[in-house]
Amino acid sequence: MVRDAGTSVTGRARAAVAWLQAPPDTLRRGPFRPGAFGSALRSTRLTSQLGVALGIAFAICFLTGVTSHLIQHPPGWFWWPSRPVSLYRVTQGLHVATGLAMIPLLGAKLWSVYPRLFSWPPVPGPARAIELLGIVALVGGGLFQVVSGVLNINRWYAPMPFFFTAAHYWVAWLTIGGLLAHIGVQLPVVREALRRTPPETPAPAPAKSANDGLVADRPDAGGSDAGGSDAGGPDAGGPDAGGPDAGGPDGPVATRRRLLGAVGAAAGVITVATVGQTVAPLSGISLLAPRRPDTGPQGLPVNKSAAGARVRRAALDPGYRLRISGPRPVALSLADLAALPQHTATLPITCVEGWSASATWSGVRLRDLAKMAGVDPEHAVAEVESLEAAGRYRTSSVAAPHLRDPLTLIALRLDGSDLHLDHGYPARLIAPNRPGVMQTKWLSRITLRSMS
Ligand code: HEM
Ligand SMILES: Nc1nc2c(c(=O)[nH]1)N[C@H]1C(S)=C(S)[C@@H](COP(=O)(O)O)O[C@H]1N2
Ligand SMILES: [Mo]
Repeated sequence: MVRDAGTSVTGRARAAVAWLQAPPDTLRRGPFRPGAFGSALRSTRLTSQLGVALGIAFAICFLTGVTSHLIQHPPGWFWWPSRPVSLYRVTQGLHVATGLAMIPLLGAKLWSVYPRLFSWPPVPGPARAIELLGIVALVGGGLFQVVSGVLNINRWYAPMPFFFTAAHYWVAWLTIGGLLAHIGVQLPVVREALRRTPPETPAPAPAKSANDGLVADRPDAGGSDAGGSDAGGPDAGGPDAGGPDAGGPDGPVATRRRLLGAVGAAAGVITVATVGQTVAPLSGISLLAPRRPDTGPQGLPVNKSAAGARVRRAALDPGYRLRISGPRPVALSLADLAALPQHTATLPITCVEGWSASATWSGVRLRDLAKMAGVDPEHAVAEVESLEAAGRYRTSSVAAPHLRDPLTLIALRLDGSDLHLDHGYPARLIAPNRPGVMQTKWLSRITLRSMS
């Protein structure tokens, strides 16, 4: 039998759509019930406002995070200065503070749109399918970044059977890709929702429900996920201008503002309760901060102790020598180092985890050691090595701007006394504007390389 294939396909497609548009009544329960999501607070305007705030927070996290990555793994084109001494303290402090403040924002944003998951048909077409893929990357990635970040700063590694930094780095790209695609699709909707309309525009009648589960025929904003009640929502008649019923103390505008206020307040409380890990005057009220910048030997936190790094014996060995490799190699005892010209610098330790603390360090300038080894400190780089036999942070590179900076020290003393064993005794690197992981402790060798 020969059939008209064209007709048959069209017919089948029409049948499929009809089925999609008319889900069986038995399914229309729970979140699929019409009117299941009754909160009149959900609106495109609310979602847009939260979305803009969240977009800014993601952008700050992404840019500061990528900066941190580039400093630690610099490609040829990348250049990071040694001044201002606290620039990295600001960028990484901002990274972690913004990431934490974003938790209530993310929660509110997801709350404002999740009824969309129950709309019908779930995937109306290929364009929406692609958009949904982007949203999966954005939501999944965003949640992963926040959760893994919080676990990391609290040093709770057990739930992360992967290397945090690598996962957090690559998921950041995935998340930002999803975010850009999402912004591309939703920007017109957001602009429309945030546009101020003239006060005289009357508000349309409030929609009866923010989201009718399984609504198939809602003439909504082109498959957007930007909000339950789209342009016809309760407060669509003009942001704050409002119609007759928008301005009252319980009107939609007032309640939306209260919700935004609560989200902002939650973000504020989280910030105040954690930022003291890097803003010293607030350390006393930083109940949620994983670190206090003033607790630890010599008033400074320790991430890896000498015992943990298994360097106690080598560090306390009277035969200790710091080996300087270069055209004129030298090996210096602690007494030799102490006999060289000593300099003092007040510089922060800025852990990648977001805590930081300032301290006053004294010791030998790295540039003086470079000269001693026969290298021009204006055009040289160095590799420093720890007594630590293994461990991710046993070596670090010193780029040219830091090597030539007179503030970069091989420190022997901290706040007027010998370095505590846990802070890197007998000698550690301390350089301006660098992540803590690159401030190598318990130095054993410095290899100098001329760049010309
Ligand atoms: C609560 C939220 C967050 C916290 C607590 C957090 C924490 C951290 C920490 C501790 C690091 C340092 C990792 C290291 O060098 O060992 C880091 C790096 C980074 N973060 Fe986050 N983060 C958060 C959210 C985000 C978000 C939302 C993004 C981007 C969308 C992001 C992107 C990055 C990137 C790209 C790096 C650099 C990774 C590397 O050095 O390879 N983070 N973050
Ligand atoms: N050899 C070695 N140096 C190291 C580390 C390490 O694990 N091994 N940890 C680094 C990290 S993560 C930080 S934040 C600083 C902390 O220095 P502090 O313990 O003196 O505060 O040391 C850095 N130097
Ligand atoms: Mo660190």
